[in-house]
Amino acid sequence: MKFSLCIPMYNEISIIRDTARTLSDYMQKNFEDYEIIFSNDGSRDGCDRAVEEMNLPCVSVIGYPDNRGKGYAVRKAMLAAKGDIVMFTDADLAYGTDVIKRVYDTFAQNPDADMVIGSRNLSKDGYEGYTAIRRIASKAYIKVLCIVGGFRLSDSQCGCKAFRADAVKKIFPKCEVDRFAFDFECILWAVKYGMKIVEMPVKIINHRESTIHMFRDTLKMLKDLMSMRKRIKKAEV
Ligand SMILES: Nc1nc2c(ncn2[C@@H]2O[C@H](COP(=O)(O)OP(=O)(O)OP(=O)(O)O)[C@@H](O)[C@H]2O)c(=O)[nH]1
Ligand SMILES: [Mg+2]
Repeated sequence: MKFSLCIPMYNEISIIRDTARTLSDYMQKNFEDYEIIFSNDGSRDGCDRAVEEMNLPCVSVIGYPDNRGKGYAVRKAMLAAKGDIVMFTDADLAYGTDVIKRVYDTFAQNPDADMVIGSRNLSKDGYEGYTAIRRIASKAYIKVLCIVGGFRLSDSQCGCKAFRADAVKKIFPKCEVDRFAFDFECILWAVKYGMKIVEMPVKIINHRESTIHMFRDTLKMLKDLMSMRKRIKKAEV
């Protein structure tokens, strides 16, 4: 069973060597057959070259010249991956490395699962280290997404998600959202295909300053979410 790990990166030079080394060591120790794909989202700081120059086994770097958004970078990597299980997580390893093995184990325990997704709402300490306002904002946003999307999940927005190869092949060629809400889009497709999604508790262990502006353009965001739902509802499967 091959495991593919996809890491989107945008101007991550300050951390990317540590991340690549940590992941390479972790994967060698825990998996017999794996690959790590760094997907460079038009970075200007040379973080792609930095990873390439390390020449780590089973590590590759893909990418393109312009910044297109995390959703686009993740999609590129998911479609290039050759694993039986394909996972993406953030370059700052916000959820730690343990989640990787836990994802694998969760698939093993749930043979009928198509997707395993991290959730910060399944354990008491999932939001540890968040300021109160960010915690409330994040939870409110997830509620809105569930209502608009018509699904019941405790956290659709976690940056740690994994798919079986078949699910990747069905979902990602259909995805069109490059920036915010690409998580939401891939869940809508999974629901449309009747896939089984299993949630797994995670907690952010590595906080860094947020680049997200939650309440900017809220109305536009809602409009976008609704039209996404409409598009996917109408689409043929
Ligand atoms: N911000 C940002 N990140 C990108 C982009 N493309 C790829 N990424 C990667 O996406 C991952 C998540 O980035 P973060 O900036 O931590 O965004 P986040 O985790 O959604 O939000 P925070 O709550 O601010 O941490 C990292 O691996 C980034 O390198 C992009 O265009 N912008
Ligand atoms: Mg982050």
